[in-house]
Amino acid sequence: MSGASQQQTTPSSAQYYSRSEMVHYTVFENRSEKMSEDIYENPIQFEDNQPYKIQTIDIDDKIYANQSSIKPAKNNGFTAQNSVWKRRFTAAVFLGMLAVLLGGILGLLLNHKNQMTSCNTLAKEKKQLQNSYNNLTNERDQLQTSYNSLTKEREQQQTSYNSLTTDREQIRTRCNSLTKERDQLQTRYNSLTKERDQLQTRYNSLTKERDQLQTRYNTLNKECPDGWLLLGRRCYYVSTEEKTWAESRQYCKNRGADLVSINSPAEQKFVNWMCGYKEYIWIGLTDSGIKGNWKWVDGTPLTAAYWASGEPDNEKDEDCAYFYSTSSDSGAWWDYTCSYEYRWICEK
Ligand SMILES: [Ca+2]
Ligand SMILES: [Ca+2]
Repeated sequence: MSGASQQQTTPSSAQYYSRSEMVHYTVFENRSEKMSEDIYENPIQFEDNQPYKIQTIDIDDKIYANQSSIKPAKNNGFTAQNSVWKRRFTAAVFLGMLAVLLGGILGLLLNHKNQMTSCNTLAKEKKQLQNSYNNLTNERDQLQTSYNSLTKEREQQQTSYNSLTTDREQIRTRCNSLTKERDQLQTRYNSLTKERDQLQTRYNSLTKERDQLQTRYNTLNKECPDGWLLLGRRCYYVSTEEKTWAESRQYCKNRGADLVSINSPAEQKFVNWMCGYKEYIWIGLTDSGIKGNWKWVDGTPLTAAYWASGEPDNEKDEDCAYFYSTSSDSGAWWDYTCSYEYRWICEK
């Protein structure tokens, strides 16, 4: 377009239009431009004589109208001939100029066509670009919508994550508290278990002690049968009749007892007291199993012996022992024939 403007502003240039065979041009007032003076010798007269106004002129009429005014000179042949050549030259120049103008017009038309084609191409490209722009705009809007949706979803996810994080922290705190409570309960359980074991041991000890006290109580409150005497935890019976050693023992066994065994000095003194001064009684000592191996019949060990001097001597196959009270507080043992009859003392 700028090229066309330049063409229009050239000196004495005219703006031409090719709508028909007619050529329209605009003549500017600047007559100082270098143009053929011959052309301007027959200037195109504008009806209103106003410059810078577009006039529509029939070129052909003007040209050929002027042609009729060209007349041969009447002065002389040379001058006339010179005038003819001058006019021909002027016409040729004019035709050349016209050809140049037509070429320019054709160039302008071609340029215009090219520009129109380019313009159409640009319009098409513009339309395509507009479509692409619209598509991109739509796509951008969709992406913006998706972005907004994703942003909202992300915020919701973030909120959910924060909530879950808070719940997790609370659960962790609760777990730690429960773990601490469990450890405390475990410690308390261990302490209680230890205390229980100590109490169980104490209970067992108290139970044993209670049983011992109960036995002691029963012993202390033991009541011996009538005619029997109590010494410590034992009951004693001293007979008034006399029997053999075996009969005497059987008497005791029939009453849940056996012939007395003397196991301590106190019992020796007690038996002496029960026997009576200068009296004899059978005691539960015999070596009927192995000669010389004296044993108590109730199974208690022979720890203290109060044999009379020289006894046991087994003088007459003597397997049984009797007690003889030598004084009010002392006595001694003798071995003697078991078939002899003495009083006896039972113990249970
Ligand atoms: Ca005894
Ligand atoms: Ca003897």
